[in-house]
Amino acid sequence: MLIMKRAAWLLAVISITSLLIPSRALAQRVVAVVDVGGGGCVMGGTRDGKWLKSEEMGPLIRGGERYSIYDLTHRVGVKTGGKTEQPGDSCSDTYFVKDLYSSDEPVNLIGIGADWNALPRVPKVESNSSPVYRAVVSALLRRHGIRRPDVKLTKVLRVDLDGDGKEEVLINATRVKRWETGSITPDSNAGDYSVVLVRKVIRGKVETILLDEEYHPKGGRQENEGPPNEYELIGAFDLNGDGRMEVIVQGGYYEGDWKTVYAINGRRAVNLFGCGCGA
Ligand SMILES: [Ca+2]
Ligand SMILES: [Ca+2]
Repeated sequence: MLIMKRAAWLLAVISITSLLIPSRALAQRVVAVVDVGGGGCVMGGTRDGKWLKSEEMGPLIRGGERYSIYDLTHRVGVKTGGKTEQPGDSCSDTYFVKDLYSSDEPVNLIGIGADWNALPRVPKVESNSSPVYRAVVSALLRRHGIRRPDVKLTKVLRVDLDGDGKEEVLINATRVKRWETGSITPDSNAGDYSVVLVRKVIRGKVETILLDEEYHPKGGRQENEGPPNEYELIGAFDLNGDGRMEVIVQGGYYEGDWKTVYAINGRRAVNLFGCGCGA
């Protein structure tokens, strides 16, 4: 009888405990990363800290999630996102969160469905005329066949991405052919290029890590290679709350654009996820 009572008591304890401790499914923390400026495009995110690609993240968004909204250097606000929609056609695999984007806001806003500080170290915007960084890009362009490079730095950021106390330098340089509207044409001029790279000290030596790169030493319509792309460094944010900052780059060509998230692991840039669509 005593054993029976103890068993009943134990069962009661187990059932109460199971009520108090959420099941694994409930305990999972799903955090979306959204390109707010890109119309609310779901780039990807994390589940229990593990990276999820856009197509894995999209179906997990229910609507009503709270997003911290960031620009390059600030958390600019908090917004509640709606459900997702898939517009179809050229964007059939792409999810968009409703109610996050409004056309009167600046374009480069990133939404993170979490409240950790995604800017643990705030990037410093450096001068685009620094001779040191111009020399870095000039040498890179020469190595890719552009003999007399017309170096145009478009953004230089200094930030300690990995939190080891040493700052990395993120460099964006672009020269492309544009329409009068400013958008890129389907062909290129000789010597055009677009690059995003990270300069990082590894074991006392400065290394160059390329995130996106494109060189057109000859120019013309690149029938074999497709139309030229341009790349824009958007910023660096801690997208999974581990204290290390990932880097976001926007790519574009004459019929569309997309954003890509990179983790810098040692000497490598790892493409984690992204989203976008074009014709
Ligand atoms: Ca560092
Ligand atoms: Ca991180």
